[in-house]
Amino acid sequence: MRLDGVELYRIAMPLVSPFRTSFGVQTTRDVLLVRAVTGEGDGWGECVAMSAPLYSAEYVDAAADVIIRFLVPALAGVDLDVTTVRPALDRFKGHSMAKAAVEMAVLDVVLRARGVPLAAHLGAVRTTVDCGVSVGVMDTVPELLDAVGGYLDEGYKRIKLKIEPGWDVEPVRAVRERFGDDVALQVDANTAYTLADVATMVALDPFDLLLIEQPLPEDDLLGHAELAKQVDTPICLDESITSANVARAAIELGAAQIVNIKAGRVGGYLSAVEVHDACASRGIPVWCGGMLETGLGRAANVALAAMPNFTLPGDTSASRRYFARDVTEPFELVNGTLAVPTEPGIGVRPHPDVLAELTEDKRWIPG
Ligand code: OSB
Ligand code: MG
Repeated sequence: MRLDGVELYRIAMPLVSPFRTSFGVQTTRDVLLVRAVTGEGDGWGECVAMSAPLYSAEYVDAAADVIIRFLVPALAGVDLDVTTVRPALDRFKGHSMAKAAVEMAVLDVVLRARGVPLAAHLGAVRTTVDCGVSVGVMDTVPELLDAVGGYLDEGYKRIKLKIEPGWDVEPVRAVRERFGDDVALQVDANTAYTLADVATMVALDPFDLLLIEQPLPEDDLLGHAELAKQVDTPICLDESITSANVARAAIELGAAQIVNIKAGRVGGYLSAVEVHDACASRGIPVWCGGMLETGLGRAANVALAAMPNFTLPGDTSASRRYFARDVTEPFELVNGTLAVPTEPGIGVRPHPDVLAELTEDKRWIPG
C-alpha cells in the first residue's frame, strides 16, 4: 500500500469548561488531524500536541511543520504496513506527537484494509475499559467539590485532581472529607514541585491516594527516586516517560512505581505497547493518560487501554467531559466504562459535517 498523500486538518474544539493545570488554562482544544490517503482507503490520526510548548516541547504548528517537511516525505515510496511505518519515521529525532499522529493514520488505513481492529492488533484482552476523570485546578474548593460530585454521579471510577503549589493538600482533604475514603483518588502535578516540597508530598500520605503523578521536572529521574523513598504514596511518571528505554531506567532507579502511558508522548501506539511490555515484565502497573483527545484519539486510547497491564482506570473519559459535540460519534460512559471499538482500524470516523464546521485550515501534502 502506497501513500498518495496526507490531508492535514486544523480544528478548533471548544471545551465544555476551562481546563486548568499547573502549566496553564485551556478553553479550546486546538487539534491537528492527519488523514492518510491511499489507493486502498484512508485513515485518521490525531496529534495530541497543544498550541504552546507547555506540557512538552512540542506544539501544534511545529508538529504540522515536521509532518509536512519530514514525515510525509519519509513515507514516499514506502510499502505501508504495520512494520514499515515506524522505522521510516524514527530516523528523525524527537517530535513524538507528530510521529504518533502519522503512525496512527497509517495504522488506521492499513488495519482497516485488512479488517483488523486496532485493539486486536495491539493485544487487547478486554471489551470495555475502566474510566477515570482528570479534574482541573479550580478557583475555590466548593467549585471543585461540585465538579467532583458531578463526575462521581456520572459513574467515573476514579478521580484525578490537578495540583500545584497552593492547591494541593487542602483540595485533597476536602474531596476526602466530602466523598469519603472509598473514592479512588490520585493527583497530578505536571512537574510543578521540587525536592524542597517533600513536606507537601508527605502531607498527602494520610489521604491514601493511588499515586502522585509527575511531581518533579521531567528530566529528574533521580529526584523522583529520592522522593519515592520519602513518601508512602506511589510515584507515577507521565512527562518523564518518553520511550521504553526511559521507562526501564525510571523503574530500575526506583523513580516510578506506576506509569502513565500516552501514545503521543512516546512516539506512537506501537511504542506505547513496548512501554506497556517493559512495565509489565517489571511488575509495574500502567494506565492510559489523555491529552483532551477528540473521539479519534480516544478510540485509539481505549484500544490501548484494553491491554492486560492497564490495571488502573485511565484518563479515558467520555466525549461529553470535554466537548458539547465530538467529531466522531460520542464516547459514552456505561457503568464507569467505555466500550473498546470493534470495527477495523481505530474503529471510528469523523462526522463530515461536524468536521467541516470545526475546520479552520485544511492542507493537502502529496506523498
Ligand atoms: O498531565 O495528564 C496530563 C491534559 C493535557 C495535558 C496533560 C495532561 C492532561 C490531563 C487530562 O490530565 C487528561 C484527559 O482527560 O485527556
Ligand atoms: Mg499527567
